[in-house]
Amino acid sequence: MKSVHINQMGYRPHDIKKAVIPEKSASFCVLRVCDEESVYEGTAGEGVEYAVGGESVRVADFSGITDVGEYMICAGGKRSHAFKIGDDPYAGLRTALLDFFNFQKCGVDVECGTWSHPACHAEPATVYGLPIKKDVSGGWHDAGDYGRYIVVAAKAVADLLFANELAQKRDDNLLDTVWFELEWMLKMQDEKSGGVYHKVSCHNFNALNEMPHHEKNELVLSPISATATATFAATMALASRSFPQKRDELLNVARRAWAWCIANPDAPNFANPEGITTGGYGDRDDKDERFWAACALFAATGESAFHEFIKASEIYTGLGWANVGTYGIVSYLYHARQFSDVQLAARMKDALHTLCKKIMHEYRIDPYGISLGDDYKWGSNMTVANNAMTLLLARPFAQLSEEYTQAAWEHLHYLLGRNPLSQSYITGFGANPPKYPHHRPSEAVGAPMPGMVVGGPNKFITQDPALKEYCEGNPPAKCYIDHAHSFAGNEVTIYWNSPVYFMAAVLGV
Ligand code: G3I
Ligand code: 9MR
Ligand code: ZN
Repeated sequence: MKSVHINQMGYRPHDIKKAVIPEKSASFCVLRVCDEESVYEGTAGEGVEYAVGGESVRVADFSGITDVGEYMICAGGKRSHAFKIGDDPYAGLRTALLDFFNFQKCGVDVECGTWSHPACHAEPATVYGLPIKKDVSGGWHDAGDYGRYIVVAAKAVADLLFANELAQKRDDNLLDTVWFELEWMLKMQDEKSGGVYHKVSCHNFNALNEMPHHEKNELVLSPISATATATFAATMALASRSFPQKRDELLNVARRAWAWCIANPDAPNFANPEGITTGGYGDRDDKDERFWAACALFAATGESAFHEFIKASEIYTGLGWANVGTYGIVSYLYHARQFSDVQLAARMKDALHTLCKKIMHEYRIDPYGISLGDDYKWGSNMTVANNAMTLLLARPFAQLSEEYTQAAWEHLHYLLGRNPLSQSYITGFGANPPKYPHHRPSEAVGAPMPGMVVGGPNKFITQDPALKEYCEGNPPAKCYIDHAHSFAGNEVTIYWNSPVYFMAAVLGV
């Protein structure tokens, strides 16, 4: 295994460039690959004891190398993977991150090279416990499994739409890509009550090597939940800005979902009903989802009823699937400006600032330039990307906006290999990407589909059989194994790709 770590895709000529090397070597050199000539010799920073990686390391800054070429870092007789310095070292990455959403399409023929397949899961689903069927075809498969779940769809859509609004250059196909998911979400709303079904899936997960069109078991709509209904309302209100020609329809369904939320203030938290064992996405608290919905609806309409709700609410934060408050804050601060309450806006900025302060504190003391501390849990790579996204969203209200941008870059370098395992966490990219993601089409074909962000290190190693077998005794940042059975570390999801796509779009990758 490598012990000299870099972003395996490389760096642009004028970027800050840092490698992480073992502590025992105080000096390092930069080798040019074509002739193995050393083009730079430098002294690394102070040694740092890095408990979460179970190692002592130094940071080696080689930003001075600006000539285009292919290089390796060497230190103490060890070499990094080869990487590029060039104007477009990340070519193809952003497109692949977005293409993933089209490859995850359900209910239609999917053209995707060796992973292509005919339409799947197109038959109507049974409403749980009732002799009723409903058409809910379409949308994206959530992950390595074929369930389709509303709360995470909302996160993925929001990340992509915010990315589109803030991108240095927009992707032409982004809105078409997102619309496919929105059309499915629209079908998940109950016409009568305005409530939204939590998810659609079979009763149980199918075999790991089964292609989508081979899963033929009965599809079931799990009950309506408050988190699904509120995040649906928020997403539709947000989308009404991106799809002006559909504005009335989207706002209308958002209002109906909101009315359901108001009529059901004490709706129980979602838990899988008896007989359903697929992903639960249960949540202890639906208050932050309601907060986001009110903020998004207020930003879209300017109506005082939504404003009053927000004023009476606590301010919530988070960009995860269970904590979504930051989406609300950003909706309010970016898009409700002409109606907004200055004091409330100031409180929201404070909440954002507190979050960023913590992220920046962890970032500054971490040799790998990320902000997890020791918070390596299921989907840790999402937390890495969400933290970068939080900083990028906070820039207009921050004094340190340039440092925030740099911190976001360092988070991207981590995901592309500058980490204790020298592991790129994106399939198909970098010298050492995941080859065995927990992703059914990849297992069925026997090759990893490219452009997928895997969950990443998870110190709770009893959560899957492969982590348990291979990562016993590892420090948190090294609790990762590139094994198809590792669903708690090596699965992929739409909502892990989406914040990384956000980073790529906003950083201009
Ligand atoms: O945050 C807590 C931490 O405080 C606690 O100490 C620790 C130990 O119990 O757990 C941490 O929470 C974990 C949580 O993820 C963090 O987000 C839970 O243990 C862990 O069970 C939970 O895992 C979720 C997993 O489903 C199981 O429910 C993942 O977040 C979630 O991404 C994942 O989602 C699955 C879907 O169900 C099905 N489709 C694939 C998808 C990805 O694996
Ligand atoms: O494939 C499933 C994955 O999408 C889930 O995240 C994970 C946890 O809920 O479960 C996976 O399915 C496994 C199941 O839980 C246990 N038997 C093996 C399944 C993988 O083939
Ligand atoms: Zn399908």
